Amino acid sequence: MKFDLLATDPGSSARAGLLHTGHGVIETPIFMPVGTAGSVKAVHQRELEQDIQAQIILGNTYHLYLRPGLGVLEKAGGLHRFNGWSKPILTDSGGYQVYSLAANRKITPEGATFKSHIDGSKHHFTPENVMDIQRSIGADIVMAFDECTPYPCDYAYAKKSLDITHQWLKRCVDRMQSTEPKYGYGQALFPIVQGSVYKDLRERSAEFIAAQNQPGNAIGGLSVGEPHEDMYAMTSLVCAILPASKPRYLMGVGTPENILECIALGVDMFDCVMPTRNARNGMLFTADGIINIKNERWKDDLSPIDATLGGYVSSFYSKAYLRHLMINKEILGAQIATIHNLTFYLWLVKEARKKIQEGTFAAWKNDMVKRVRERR
Ligand code: PRF
Repeated sequence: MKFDLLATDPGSSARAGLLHTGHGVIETPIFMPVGTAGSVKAVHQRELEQDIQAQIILGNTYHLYLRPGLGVLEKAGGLHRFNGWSKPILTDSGGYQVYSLAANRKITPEGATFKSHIDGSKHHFTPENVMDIQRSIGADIVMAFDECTPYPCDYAYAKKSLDITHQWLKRCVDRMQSTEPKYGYGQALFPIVQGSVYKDLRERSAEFIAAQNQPGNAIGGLSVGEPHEDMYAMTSLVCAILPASKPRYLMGVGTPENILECIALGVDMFDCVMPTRNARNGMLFTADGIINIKNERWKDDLSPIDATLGGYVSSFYSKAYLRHLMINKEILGAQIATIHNLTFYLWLVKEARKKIQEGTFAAWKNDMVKRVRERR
């Protein structure tokens, strides 16, 4: 996997780049829609590609392993063939889902034992089998198996957990090196920095992760309830240590404001369930702020959802019609709201990229942050 750094903003640490994968090139900074079980909820693949212009989507090892299971995925020839998405896919390792979803989970230096949220059956994840599962899924980008520490988290626990995450990482690297891709294209491992909100742990982790010399690096354990200042401080600290020549992925972040601020700190890749999950409850992100489309206020507002973006769905449908659909719990409401929110997120990172290439990102970002966080 090759990463071309094309431009760095003079007024911040923002970067524009190209990430080459076996399923095409990704323009960074990029937002990756979340498709936990191999589907971005309420959006089909042609809409993802043509309307939203997504360049890469996420899947989850934990969910895909439990259902449909590796037998089906291998028989299909990998997740791309199974779900019909021919652009890049990144899979999260399950290191997050095991802790947030699975019941009776138990972490030992060997791995994690957990009970399925589907049927209560017992399973065991290790760095080795999590790499093997991601080989079977056929993700272009494979995430290391880590422990995402909760917030708050005392120093002693964060330190002990970090040591385990680092030991696990060495085993992930070894396993990836001693196994081959199953479907004829390369798979890149991204290690994950942890360390909670402790400066010395984060520094140590970023140095350890950088030393593994993998094709890209990720920052985990943030956006788990800590104050925004801590998230920004940790991201800034870690970005300064991770190599500039490789993409940096901030996991599970965030609001449009968070994304703009973290692009300014040097992050290249983001994912978050917010645009998809919140769409289904009527929360819309627009270039002029955040709105609850179910609000009475939009009852007879026949203006487009957001004409700024230039996307079909956001320009074609009115706020009043979308409100009507959401109030009536029509399935189409969830579809339109989701496509709109994802179109907005992809528009936002594309605009950011243009500004970085023009060298005007910093000033634009400060204005844009004020606009997108407005609640109307
Ligand atoms: N680790 C993994 N996945 C994640 C996270 C993490 O720390 C986060 C934290 N926001 C989201 N998704 N493996």
